[in-house]
Amino acid sequence: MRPHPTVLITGASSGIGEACARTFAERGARLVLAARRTERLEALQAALGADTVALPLDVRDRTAVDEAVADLAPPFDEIDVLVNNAGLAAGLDPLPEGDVDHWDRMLETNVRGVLNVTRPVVRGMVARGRGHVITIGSIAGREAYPGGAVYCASKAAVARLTEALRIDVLGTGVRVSTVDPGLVETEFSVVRFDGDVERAEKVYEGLTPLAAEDVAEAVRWVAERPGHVQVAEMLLLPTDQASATRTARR
Ligand code: NDP
Ligand code: 8X3
Repeated sequence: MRPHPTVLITGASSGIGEACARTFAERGARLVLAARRTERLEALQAALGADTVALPLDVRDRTAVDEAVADLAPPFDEIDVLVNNAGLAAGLDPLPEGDVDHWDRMLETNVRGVLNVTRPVVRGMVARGRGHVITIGSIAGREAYPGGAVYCASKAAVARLTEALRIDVLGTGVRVSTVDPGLVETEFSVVRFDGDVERAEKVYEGLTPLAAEDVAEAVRWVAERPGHVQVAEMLLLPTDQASATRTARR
């Protein structure tokens, strides 16, 4: 990573993305903060200082993403690190009872959204002969769990897209990584359960989950390896979690 890299983070308005923004800002990075909730981005931009731009963006809107990336002004236009973090789960129903709107939201955000952002950004990276795409996958992309069919499938798609992108940019100097966390206490479960905070808290009850900052530290570490080192994938679990469905709760 260059001394003052330009880092574009999607989903920077909350959780892991916001923690990544704070972590990269501490290392002197220039930041492009993307998400839908503009007021949150602007508050974060104000807290982090001058070398930051807020980019109100819905990653599902391909045209808007293409325009937003094309309109970035120097020095924010030469992205060194893309953190593809925007994503969500919606619902936890068995597949036969699944809500098709939930399915669409997850697939459009977690799969199409990653593609929409990666394409224009990685083209610039290839042209410059440097850059790093770091996508937040999940343990859910490696193992299925009850009620997780579409979320798990979306993260499995992220794993394969990442692997294929690494092949497609081989020899260009661009690095491609995934960081795949287990349970991280953010707004993730509140979003999954449509704002039901009580149900969301139960997901982490009796165990110590990862904090968003733990994942951000891992992302930073992946980005800071020397240029010839490519962390292809990293699975990051709480000590109280052994697999998607095995946790130690007290
Ligand atoms: P949060 O709900 O706290 O943050 C999700 C972020 O994604 C928000 O900033 C949200 O911003 C953004 N986002 C959602 N949809 C869109 C969209 N259409 N366009 C742009 N931004 C969007 O959850 P996390 O921080 O936990 O989640 C971040 C990533 O980590 C996700 O990809 C998730 O799947 C993954 N992950 C989470 C784990 C966990 O246990 N928490 C574990 C493993 C992976 P806004 O609403 O303002 O648009
Ligand atoms: C988020 C982790 O297990 O809640 O990707 O799906 S899990």
